[in-house]
Amino acid sequence: MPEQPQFLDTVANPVIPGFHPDPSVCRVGDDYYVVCSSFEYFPGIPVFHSRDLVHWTQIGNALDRPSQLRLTAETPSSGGIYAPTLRHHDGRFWLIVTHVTEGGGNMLFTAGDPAGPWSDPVRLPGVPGIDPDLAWDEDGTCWCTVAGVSQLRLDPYTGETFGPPRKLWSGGARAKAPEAPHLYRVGDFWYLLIAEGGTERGHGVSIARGRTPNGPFEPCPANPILTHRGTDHPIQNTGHADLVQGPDGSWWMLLLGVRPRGGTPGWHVLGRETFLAPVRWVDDWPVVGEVSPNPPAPAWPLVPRPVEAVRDDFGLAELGPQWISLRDRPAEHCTTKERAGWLTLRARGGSLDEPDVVLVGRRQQHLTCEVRTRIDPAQGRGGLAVRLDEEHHYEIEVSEGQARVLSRVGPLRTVVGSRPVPPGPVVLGLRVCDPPSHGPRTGPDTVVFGVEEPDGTFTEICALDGRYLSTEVAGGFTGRVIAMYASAGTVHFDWFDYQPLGS
Ligand code: 6LW
Repeated sequence: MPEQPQFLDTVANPVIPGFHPDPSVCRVGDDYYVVCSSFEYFPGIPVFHSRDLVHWTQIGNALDRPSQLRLTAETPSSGGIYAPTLRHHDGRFWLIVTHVTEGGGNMLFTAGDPAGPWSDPVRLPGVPGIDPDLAWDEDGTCWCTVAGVSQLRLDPYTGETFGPPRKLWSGGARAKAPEAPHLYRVGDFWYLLIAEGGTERGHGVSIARGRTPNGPFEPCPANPILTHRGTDHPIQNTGHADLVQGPDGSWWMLLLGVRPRGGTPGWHVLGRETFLAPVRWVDDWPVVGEVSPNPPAPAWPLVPRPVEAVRDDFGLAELGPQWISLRDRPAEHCTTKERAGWLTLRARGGSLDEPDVVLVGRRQQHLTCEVRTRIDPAQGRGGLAVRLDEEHHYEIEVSEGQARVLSRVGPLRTVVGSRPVPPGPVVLGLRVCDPPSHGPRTGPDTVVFGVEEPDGTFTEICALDGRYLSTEVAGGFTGRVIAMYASAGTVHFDWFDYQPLGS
């Protein structure tokens, strides 16, 4: 068992909270950039910027137009966009990613500025599988390494591949799912970093090294160099990592992890989040979780991230990059231009059970939070939802003078409470709180729904156990998204307010 990276416990982690898995990082000068997977959501591939690896600001989404990304009703939840790799080479940013659904495959994009615009895709029909990595050797040859783990040569400008993929390494003797490869030149060696054990509780990170980018590779004797499997660490499923060197020579790992809560078996509801850990090199192998004494690691990673409340008054023509929709976002179904200062959503299918429901949401990023929105249902029907996928969501919706709370868990759809509301705009609210008790069968949290009275007081309609909106119940690769939606006609939202509660 490797040493426990206590660093992950620090107040700074997770550095990118909420459903932001499979981080890939690169640095140019003093600037770091991270990209993450986005699955069935559009726009796809959030792009973050930081100067210190702790405080990250989303600067865009790499795939923000249909010519780059088409997600249809055929793309299931947790299908779509998996595990990008971000690199900087030859003065440009390169992004390689898999669209796992039929007709997708591996694709490569480039940009001068990671905030965008990113190019249209170069399709890579010769690159099989998932989790593609890009690395260039000294003579400029580009190597693409994929889960499995195998490798082929690639012309990144044309997408042409040369020869069949060659098997490089399959990780530890009995570990499943050798995936998420990243290849780096550090000193005299080429390092092949992978995840193994699957993205659940058995997840871990292993590494091998060789004298060329094509191997042969010698596994690190200390593998897995990072795992929390079988521990009682509050951060679990740690794996799918990428390495980056700071301008001061220090080394860091970005990785995914989850925060299960409640009794047994523990439920995580925010999806897989991005964590940061320091790396020290000993005998030409990376050791994760220790702050390097030489050069000394700066003190900044221990500074907590500010807890920021977010309110959007929908006063801008374009939505900010944190807002995501399901599969696509055509202007005729979602606009801030129709009614000044309001977000207008025009329903297309029906309820949140449908793959084409019109919604605009943001990731739940805090274990406890309060969300309110002022909705004018006009002649339509819509509301505020906590969504994990089509079969796992809770929502409060309003139409014809009634606010109703609905629950969909697996095949069961229930109206769990209702209350009359006056005509015109109404403030709908939800609160994600700690569970009321602690015991072996306690859930991770409680989701409370209600409406705000004209005097500002909150009237609760019902409180629901949050476990049913967790990955351990629903399955898949995503996390909770809190969304405004339209299920019939046209509805308008005046503002949306997301307030973290200190848990
Ligand atoms: C991704 C794989 C993984 O392709 O989960 O945790 C998959 N690792 O590398 C989807 O995010």
